[in-house]
Amino acid sequence: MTIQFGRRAIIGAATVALLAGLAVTGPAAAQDKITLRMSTPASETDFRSQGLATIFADGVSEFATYEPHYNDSLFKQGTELVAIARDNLEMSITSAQELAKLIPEWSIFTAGYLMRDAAHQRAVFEGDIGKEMYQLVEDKLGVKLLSVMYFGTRQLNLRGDKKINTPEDMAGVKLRMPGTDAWQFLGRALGANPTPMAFTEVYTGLQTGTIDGQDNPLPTDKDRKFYEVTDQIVLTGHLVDMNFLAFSKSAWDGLTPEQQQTVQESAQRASLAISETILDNEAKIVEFFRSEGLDVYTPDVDAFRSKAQAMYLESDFSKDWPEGLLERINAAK
Ligand code: KDO
Repeated sequence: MTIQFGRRAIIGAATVALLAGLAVTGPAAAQDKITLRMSTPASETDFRSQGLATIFADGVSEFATYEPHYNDSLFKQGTELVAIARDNLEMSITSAQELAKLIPEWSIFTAGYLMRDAAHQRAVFEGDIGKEMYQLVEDKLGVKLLSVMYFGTRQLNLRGDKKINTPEDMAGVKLRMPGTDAWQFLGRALGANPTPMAFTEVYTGLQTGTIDGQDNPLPTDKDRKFYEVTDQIVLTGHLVDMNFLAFSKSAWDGLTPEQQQTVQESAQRASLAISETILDNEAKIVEFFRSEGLDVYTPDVDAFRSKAQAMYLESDFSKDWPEGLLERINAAK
């Protein structure tokens, strides 16, 4: 099912809020609303941005104004969590890789070929594992994770026509990966020569040839028009990627229990709709890239999987993984 992220719901809610503001009756008065600033490197047309700007914003509109900032315009990619922890920001769409920078136990979720698919991801985070790992973030960082959303499965997207079948074929390929250790390691686990670069610079990097390729889920490749400046998509499916809606603990503590529940439910509803929309979109999108002239093909995924899994198990990251968690993740259904 695809949820259409229309703007009508927002306009309706805004009108109601305005009327409530005119009546100046208690917490619903416009001037009493809290502002929830959300910072992301994603564009305004990204499915996550759209889902939050409609479903989440509408859900909390009685007592909060959702204020999104796109394309890194408020905080730079990777600095948002610390900004939230320091009370300089209320919300972000964070990742396991950003969390792992601050909480090493989280690096388990950055491992290539760990999650099987979106349903496995949901089973992991909506059960006990999610509860424990979210609590760890709250205890260590003072940031609340409200919900998980499927961001799509990451695939390789490259310039040139050299066919890639195994990780060995990636030797010397200058692959842009986001700028944290966990991402750079994933690039090496794919056999590439990874290089860090901010998301907002990737299009130009590909266009000028500073980099030979990048990896992202296909809906993101389409949204950022990476197909205009690349020649092929290699369906490695190396990371079933996910994001989490991060929320300021002090903003949360300032809400009434009813408002907290509304925030939680709105985050959940938006994240579910976003996940379904992305899944739906991924299933149909390959034809689009082919029609744009890209070569889209499946390599020897087993070869990529075995190399990556072996490298992760031998890595320093795995020393920080909580005892038994890998087995619990694998068993989650
Ligand atoms: C990216 O920089 O490639 C990435 O896809 C990494 C994700 O974790 C996430 O931060 C995403 O960018 C941004 O939200 C932009 O879409």
